[in-house]
Amino acid sequence: MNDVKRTPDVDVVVVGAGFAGLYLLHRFREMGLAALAFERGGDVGGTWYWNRYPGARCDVQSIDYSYSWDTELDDQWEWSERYATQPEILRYLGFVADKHDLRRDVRFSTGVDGAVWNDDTSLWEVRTDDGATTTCRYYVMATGCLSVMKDPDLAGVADFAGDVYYTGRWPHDDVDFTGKRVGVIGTGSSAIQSIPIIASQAADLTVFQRTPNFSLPAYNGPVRPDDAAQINADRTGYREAARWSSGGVPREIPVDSALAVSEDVRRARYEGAWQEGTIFSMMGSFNDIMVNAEANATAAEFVRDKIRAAVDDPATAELLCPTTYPLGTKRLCLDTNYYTTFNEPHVHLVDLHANPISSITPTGIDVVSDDGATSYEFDAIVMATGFDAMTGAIVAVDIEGRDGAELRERWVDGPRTYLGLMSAGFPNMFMVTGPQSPSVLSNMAVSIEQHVDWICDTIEHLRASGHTVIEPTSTAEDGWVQHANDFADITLFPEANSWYMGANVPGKARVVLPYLGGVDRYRRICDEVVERDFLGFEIGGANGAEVNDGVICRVQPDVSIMLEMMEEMALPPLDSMSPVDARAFSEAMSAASPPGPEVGEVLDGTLPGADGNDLAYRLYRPATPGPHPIVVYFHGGGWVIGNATSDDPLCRDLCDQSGSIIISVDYRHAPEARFPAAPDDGFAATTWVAQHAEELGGLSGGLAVAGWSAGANIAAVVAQRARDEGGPTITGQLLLNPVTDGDLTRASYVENADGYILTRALMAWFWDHYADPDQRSDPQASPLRASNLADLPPAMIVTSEFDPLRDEGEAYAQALAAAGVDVHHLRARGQIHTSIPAVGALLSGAGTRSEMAQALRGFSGAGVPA
Ligand code: N01
Repeated sequence: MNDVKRTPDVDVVVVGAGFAGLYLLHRFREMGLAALAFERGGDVGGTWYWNRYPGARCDVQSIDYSYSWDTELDDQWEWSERYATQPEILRYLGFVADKHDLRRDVRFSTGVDGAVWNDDTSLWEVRTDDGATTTCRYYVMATGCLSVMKDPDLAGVADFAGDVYYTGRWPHDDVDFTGKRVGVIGTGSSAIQSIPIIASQAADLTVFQRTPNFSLPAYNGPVRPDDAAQINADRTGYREAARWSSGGVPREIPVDSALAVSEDVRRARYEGAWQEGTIFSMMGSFNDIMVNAEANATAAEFVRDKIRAAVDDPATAELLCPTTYPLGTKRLCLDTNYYTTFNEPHVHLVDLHANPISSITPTGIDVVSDDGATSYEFDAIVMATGFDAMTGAIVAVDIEGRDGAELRERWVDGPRTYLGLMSAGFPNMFMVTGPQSPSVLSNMAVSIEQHVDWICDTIEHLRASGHTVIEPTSTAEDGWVQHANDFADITLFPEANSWYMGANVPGKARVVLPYLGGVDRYRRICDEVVERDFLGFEIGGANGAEVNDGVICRVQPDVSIMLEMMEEMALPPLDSMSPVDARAFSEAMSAASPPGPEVGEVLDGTLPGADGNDLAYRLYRPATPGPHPIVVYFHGGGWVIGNATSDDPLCRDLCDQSGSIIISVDYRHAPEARFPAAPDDGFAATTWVAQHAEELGGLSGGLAVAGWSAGANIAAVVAQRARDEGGPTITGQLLLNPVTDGDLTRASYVENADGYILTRALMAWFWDHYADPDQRSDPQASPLRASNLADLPPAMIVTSEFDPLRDEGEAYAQALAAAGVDVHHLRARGQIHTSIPAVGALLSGAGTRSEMAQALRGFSGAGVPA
């Protein structure tokens, strides 16, 4: 091993000399590092070097889609249009390369074929297509998100006698379609930009459309004076605002739902978004366009109406209207005269769903039609068929990490990254705007700069601390992949067969590729990782390595967002109030929550409590024909707060999903009525409901009990008393985050003492109002303390990860199971005490709520719905 060369040829190899590669070279040079970029193209520019098709432009305004790291550029370069053309952007990048003399660090027309990590030397060995190998300490893939073309996967392309053009590899010489018959395959951004221009030249143009796209008018022209004024008033402030915006462009974020305003207000907002001419405007017109299908549908229909208004022939207009996926879940396009081009007599649209392409022939394109086949003859065919996005350029290189691990293999079920920046098992390898970072869902210029800065600052940190190797842990990576998927799951993005999902490439894993949490949140997370001593990384060198293992985002994304909003509101803690004020405050908060789903019927009534008092109840009846199984439900609120209607959305949801009558019964509250008033009322109410089951429209012969928090405590006690006191027959118990024990010292109380709404202090406040210390070990206060837990009805127990009550719920589930009770324990990952009941507000709890409803079906013997 002595002859192993431990000094690298260069400090850093960069792959690619586009927006990212150029800034990397600049930063590394400033840091005094020797960096070398390999670029397959003949010059700088990356995507702007290759995509020279007619009409190619950026779709983020050029004043935003430009570098901020060289502040002089704002004075030295003036954009001629809002959305600069490809040649102008390429000139800009060339200008920057010249200004900073960056080309001398680029080896052009050289592709990287392979990169192998050598564990002995802690260096990467990078193999290029000229046969050379270059060693480096750090290896950075600045390969862009849309740089490897997707195979159009069409038979016969090689047989076509005319010219075939690919938008992503357009010739450098001018292509003139004048007088030609042209076919364009595809209707994504590239096609939508090029079709109007090709149509203006061609004698005849046929567009082959598989899936129509939503496109908004770009209203291109000179930079709008307002936009210029905004940036020029405070350039530094503007750029900083972009860095901390959700999409990388400063803009106001709406706080209202599309469904909370009148039709007129909604249409006016959409019209404003339409006139704005940006890709962010329509998706950001309300706060729920990308998360609520109903809200999204209103925006989608607005755009479809615009298409219908623009296109003369109604049949063509309908074909151009997307209907199979929510707006924005396939990349929105910005166009100039796209839809009206179809009003030209020499422009035709072929619907590939009705008439799929059978083959490319020597003379044109054959499609399957009612009478067998239709042949279209062309002089030229344009393939605007897209890219193997986000991962294509990374897995195109044979990357071999630690212990011979192949990146391509590791990613076969979808990319695995930490922060979209690195991958476990591939030390010192960085990706700029890699999968699971905001990348393509943001202004790329901003996201590229953030990544380059993070990578360079990290390398600087390694050098300053005498380290040479950094690698994410697999725990951190698993956590990040989970977090990215959790974010995707609360949006509509998974509903489209888009390149965001990898769905455009046959055989590619179907996962959401970009990170959906936004640029601002993402930047905060990356900064936090560094502040927490590079959480989730192993950092080392010749003198060994230190691991700072952990997961950066563990709370469900929508729950995190809610907690952040509540922190901003600086609400007073409940335990600082009197019980009366706490009740009023909780009621006001509940009133502002979204309602639950519609149910067949809602009835309010009263029933007798334990000492003859009247207890209010609210009955939720399913819309299906009865009689229905009955569930007696006890609300949460620490025995102090709440009433029969305070868990209304959850009761509606359980009723709707389980097909059961839910009867939410009130009970007397502390401190006015202390222990054991609440369980006494709970038992009395359950007995009364069982006796009146048929009158209430329910099935007789048994009912289930359910509850949340203190209500689940009452439900558990009722189940025990029913066993001990000869009925009523309880068929099952659904306990959501139950209080089962008065002991406040378990680990979950320590871990989640603060910050997750139900604090340790608040729980202590509840107990103090509810029961004397010597009463708390009574099984009717702490059902976990019961001497006998056998022969209780089947239970579903839900515990939430970030809940002080988690461990006592866990203990009850274990104790019941040990006593032979049929227990289904669901540990709700990333949830807090209050998040699962938040129907309509927090989507991440939806799966748990469905399982709860399924458990209720199981208790009644109704089984799982078909
Ligand atoms: O590619 P696409 P693109 N037979 O994948 C169709 C960025 N960009 O190059 O949807 C028939 O969007 C395919 O049909 P379907 C931007 O982010 C930016 O246009 O899979 N059709 C689709 O219609 C953009 O989103 C700008 O059913 C086939 C089309 O080809 C991304 O690049 C400009 C087919 C491909 O559309 C990609 O855009 C241009 C087949 N075998 C691009 N295979 C800016 O403005 C595919 N299709 C900055």
